[in-house]
Amino acid sequence: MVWLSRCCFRKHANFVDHLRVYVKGGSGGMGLPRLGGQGGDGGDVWVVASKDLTLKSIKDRHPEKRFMAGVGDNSTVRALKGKKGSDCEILAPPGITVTNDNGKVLGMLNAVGDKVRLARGGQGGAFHSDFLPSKGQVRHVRLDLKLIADLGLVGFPNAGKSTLLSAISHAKPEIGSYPFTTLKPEIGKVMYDDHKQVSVADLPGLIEGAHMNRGMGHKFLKHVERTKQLLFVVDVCGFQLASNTPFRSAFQAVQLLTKELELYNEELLSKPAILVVNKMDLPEAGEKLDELTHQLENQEDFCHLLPEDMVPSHFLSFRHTVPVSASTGCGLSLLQQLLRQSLEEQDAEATERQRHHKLCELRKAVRPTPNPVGPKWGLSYQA
Ligand SMILES: Nc1nc2c(ncn2[C@@H]2O[C@H](COP(=O)(O)OP(=O)(O)OP(=O)(O)O)[C@@H](O)[C@H]2O)c(=O)[nH]1
Ligand SMILES: [Mg+2]
Repeated sequence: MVWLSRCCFRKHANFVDHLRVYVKGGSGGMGLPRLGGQGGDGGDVWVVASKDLTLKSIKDRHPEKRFMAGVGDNSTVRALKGKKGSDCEILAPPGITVTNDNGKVLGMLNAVGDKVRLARGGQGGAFHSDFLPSKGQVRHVRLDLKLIADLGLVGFPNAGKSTLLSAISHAKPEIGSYPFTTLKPEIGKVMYDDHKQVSVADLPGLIEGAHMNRGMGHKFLKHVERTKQLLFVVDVCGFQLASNTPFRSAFQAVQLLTKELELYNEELLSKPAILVVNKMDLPEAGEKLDELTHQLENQEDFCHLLPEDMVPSHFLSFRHTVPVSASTGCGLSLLQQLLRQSLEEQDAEATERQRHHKLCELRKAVRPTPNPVGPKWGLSYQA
């Protein structure tokens, strides 16, 4: 057991999903009062989204986590306008949200090439500043990585999320018969015959109380914030974390997971969700599935099966409920098909919403303005 936890710690420590860094813009260069020369502005510090990078690689390369841009050149007789200081660029993976120490979001990196300024360089000395330069901005900022995937796996430990991901994609996450096998998020790509790809993020299992920081779920819940849809996975025969914790049926698992998401961030539940009922190869799975289906069709009637404070405010209605066995592969091709279909439907809905929105804007723009009724202010003023 000691070996296990040490081993877990080592692997966990390998994954970095946030970094607090010190950034300093370059100072401006001196102006030249005698000839009215203007000093160069200091360089800026930027974070730029690039391919194949991790926050860990930044941490390893810059253990001191300090980034400073170059100072602007002074104005000289030969170059009255001083050169701008060199910018400093921190290359980071896409999916980064930048916040300051007060939690204010300064920007996001959604795609390769996106950039956010972390610290502005000082202005070069010029006439208006008595030819004295200003210093660059200095602050600490936090780079928070939230995985960008089409679907995020949500489930209790041992539900078979990693087994499922390894069966439908090329990802090779660790699988184990003990809870908390997965310690860091991992993305797998589901490939289709026409080369279309759907990305699925495997996340560490949630436990009850995850929203209050119990287990590791909370730390990783942020990763589902950026996925387009949720992929719930439950063990058809239910789950028990330990001998001193209650047994939870598949229905209870669905509701408790819903409640954990709701308590963490209610907005997560506005995402389309698909339910995977796993381990259909187990004996009694058929009966359990029938029971679950009946309970999901009449969710309100089965609230009493949950602790009072864990009844979700709104019951989730899943776009699809798909029984599978990640171990034997049964049901997986249908699941793959439905994942794609569901994402395509969501895209189509978004396009339709956009089209409708544009149409409304256009209608507003071309609508003739009604003839003013009542006093004509301009005329009466003249009169
Ligand atoms: N019988 C059966 N066992 C399964 C199936 N899928 C997964 N398992 C087993 O369930 C156990 C847990 O599987 P994992 O894929 O590691 O579960 P997980 O949800 O990723 O667990 P965590 O990473 O701890 O959250 C392993 O022993 C798997 O072999 C299935 O379809 N049928
Ligand atoms: Mg796992």
